[in-house]
Amino acid sequence: MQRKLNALAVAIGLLAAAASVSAQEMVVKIGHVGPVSGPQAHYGKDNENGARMAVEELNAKGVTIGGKKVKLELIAEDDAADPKQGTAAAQKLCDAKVNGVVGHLNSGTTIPASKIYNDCGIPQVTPSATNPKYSQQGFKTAFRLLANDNALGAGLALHAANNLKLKKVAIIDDRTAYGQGVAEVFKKTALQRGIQVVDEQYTTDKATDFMAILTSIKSKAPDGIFYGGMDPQAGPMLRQMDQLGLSNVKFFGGDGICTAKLSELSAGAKSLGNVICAEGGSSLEKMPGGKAWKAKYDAKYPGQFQVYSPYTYDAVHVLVQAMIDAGSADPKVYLPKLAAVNYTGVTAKVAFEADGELKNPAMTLYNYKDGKKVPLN
Ligand code: ABU
Repeated sequence: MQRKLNALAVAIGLLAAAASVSAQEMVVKIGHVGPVSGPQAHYGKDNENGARMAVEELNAKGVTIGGKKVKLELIAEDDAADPKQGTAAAQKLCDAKVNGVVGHLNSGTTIPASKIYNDCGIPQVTPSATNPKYSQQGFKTAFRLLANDNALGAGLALHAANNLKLKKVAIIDDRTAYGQGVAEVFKKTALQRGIQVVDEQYTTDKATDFMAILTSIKSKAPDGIFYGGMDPQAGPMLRQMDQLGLSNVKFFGGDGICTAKLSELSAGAKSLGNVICAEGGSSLEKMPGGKAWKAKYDAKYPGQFQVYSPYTYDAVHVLVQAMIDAGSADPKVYLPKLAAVNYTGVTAKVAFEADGELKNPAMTLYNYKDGKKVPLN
């Protein structure tokens, strides 16, 4: 009996010791925001998966900041790609006193949210929002992990002019911060390169019927169409181009259409073979850790990869690296280390310009061969 009581006392002692170790663990909260509901949920889930994977791996490996063992917690919010829900999510993360934010996914949510994070003093790293205005507001808390739309829009227009020798293009955008912005850059560069813009049409990020605007465009006989927007619109647009006999017209778009899902959403449209899209980073094959990382991601989240999850993964690592460098997870203390970070991630060597843009970002053009997205460079 005495032996049993002694063993019980030892077990209780061990449990108490373990509890006291975990009581000393510091919790560091990383916010993530993207659309995990609505038509863009596949992008948001992919982004959230990348951030969660980084948090889980870091916790499994063990992180120490300023001599204290840290447990990372991901606080994931849904903004449904809606600017109002984006600012509400940002305020919620400020109120929860998160230590850093990965997000948001869309430029239309990221830009208004960035003011809230700046007012709260919370560092924000966007893995996917590409409108240049994000970094032009003078917010010291705003960082971006990929090339912006000045590079994407111009790169596509230069490809259309120099390599494809196109003469006439039509432009459509979805009137979001991203769609409108990238379309404006494409137009400006195309005109500078002698391409005629024969029609400009507008839609929304909720629309699925483009027959009227495509019919107008068809009457102007362009040899290329640029679409500023996301894949829930680009997919049906490609199907409707087929229906209108536009399946020999080149179709350009930025990273917003450059997804694995575009193939599924275009449902066998011949026009998918005419798509040329641009992403603000290297292809997975050329990223420092891209191929091995993608194999790990696919094993954990089969069939969910879209575009930006390697960037959300890196965004978590970059925030944590800055905290380690500063010996503190206090945003005021680690923010200067984030601005000066030098970190080799899965996607690239990460270091920031003074305005929060990534130094020396890559850009890759893609097309689709037999329904699969393939890099052109
Ligand atoms: N970069 C395209 C998708 C996200 C955005 O900028 O709205």
